[in-house]
Amino acid sequence: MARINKNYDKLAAGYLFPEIARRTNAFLEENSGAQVLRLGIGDTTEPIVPAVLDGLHAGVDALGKADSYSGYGPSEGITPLREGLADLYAERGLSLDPSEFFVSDGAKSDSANIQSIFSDDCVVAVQDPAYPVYVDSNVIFGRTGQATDSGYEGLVYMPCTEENGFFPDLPDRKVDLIYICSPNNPTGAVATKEQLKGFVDYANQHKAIIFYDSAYASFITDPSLPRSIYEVEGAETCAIEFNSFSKTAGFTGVRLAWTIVPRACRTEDSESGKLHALWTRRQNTFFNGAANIVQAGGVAALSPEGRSQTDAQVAFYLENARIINEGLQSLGITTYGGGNAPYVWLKTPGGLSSWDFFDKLLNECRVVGTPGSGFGPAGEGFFRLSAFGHRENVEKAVSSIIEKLQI
Ligand code: PL4
Repeated sequence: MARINKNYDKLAAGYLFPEIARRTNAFLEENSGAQVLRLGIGDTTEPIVPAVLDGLHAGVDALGKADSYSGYGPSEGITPLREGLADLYAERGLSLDPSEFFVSDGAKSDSANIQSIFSDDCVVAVQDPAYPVYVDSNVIFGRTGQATDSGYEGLVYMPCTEENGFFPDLPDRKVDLIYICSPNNPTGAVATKEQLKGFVDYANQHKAIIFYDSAYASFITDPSLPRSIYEVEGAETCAIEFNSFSKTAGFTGVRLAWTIVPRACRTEDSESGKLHALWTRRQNTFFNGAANIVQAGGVAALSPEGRSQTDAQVAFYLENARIINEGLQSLGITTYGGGNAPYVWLKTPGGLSSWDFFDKLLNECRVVGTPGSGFGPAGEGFFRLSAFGHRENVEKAVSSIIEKLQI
């Protein structure tokens, strides 16, 4: 008799982003003709830059000729792309071998799938608030108990608050797997080297593994802030890093990402190289590689022209974040993030709950954002606005908030 995975029944609510879409659509049905300005989901809006588009076209054209046609490729990714990624890290003085880079179709899937190479009874710690995938995928994998008002039983929540600058204190007990995201979704906070060093030392001491999601690393403009956890001494033995072309190159729909599993990275019960071998095995079994056309686009994104054009696009989104911050602050609203991240994290005025502020912003200003509580218990009373919009829409949204929000 087939049986379902009952862990799905533990999930406390629908996945956050479809829930926002559902509520927005319900609003539009009730208010026919209304137009909403979407600063909710962190989805890119600007067209792919010319150098990267050329790379994608070249990838397509190669498929049209017998001598350059390619079918299945290595599931870990094509060599030029892995080498290009290793070169990117080498620029920051990091010595990672191309074979330690695993190309994939998304940091989302990798940050969930990575769990399959670790024991079921590992204790998981997450920043609170956090990108919902970390928690929900651990629920589905069976690493938590039931949902309660303060989160899932068995999961260690590491609160990120105004008091600690939205970077958590070290876990107060022994944990095995630790999710850290920097620049952070949703708070926009960026971890310093010193802050990461604390976690790296903890992980090496307790033989824990850090899953470091740096999907927004290209938004870091402050040169003193680390773009990779491997900039911290000791990280290679305890950290697995995820990154993505989604937000840097406008590939949210195209799909291309990478995960770094250094050979030196190890657990208490395994030698160096074992985690690398297990992830290779996992990917070889479950994944047939990212699309060859898309990987050609990725190689182009790493070229000097690609880099300079995508950097300009990242700067464009950061300017959106500045505009959002400036507008909200002119109303006296407390905001965080935005400087080195594409998200502005605001404290809801009047102590409103995150979802009440969602309704208020939608009803009064026709602006869609993301309730902080959707990212975890410590997100309650906060709200996230995404800077990934067309300039005109961002400006309209900010003007609407300034003119119509009743606070
Ligand atoms: C909506 C910290 C966005 N439907 O595109 P990927 O898979 O390479 O990367 C996804 C990702 C990975 N890590 C972090 C992220 O914030 C994201 C994307 N998050 C958001 O608004 O929070 C898009 C969400 C999408 C989803 O469910 O991921």
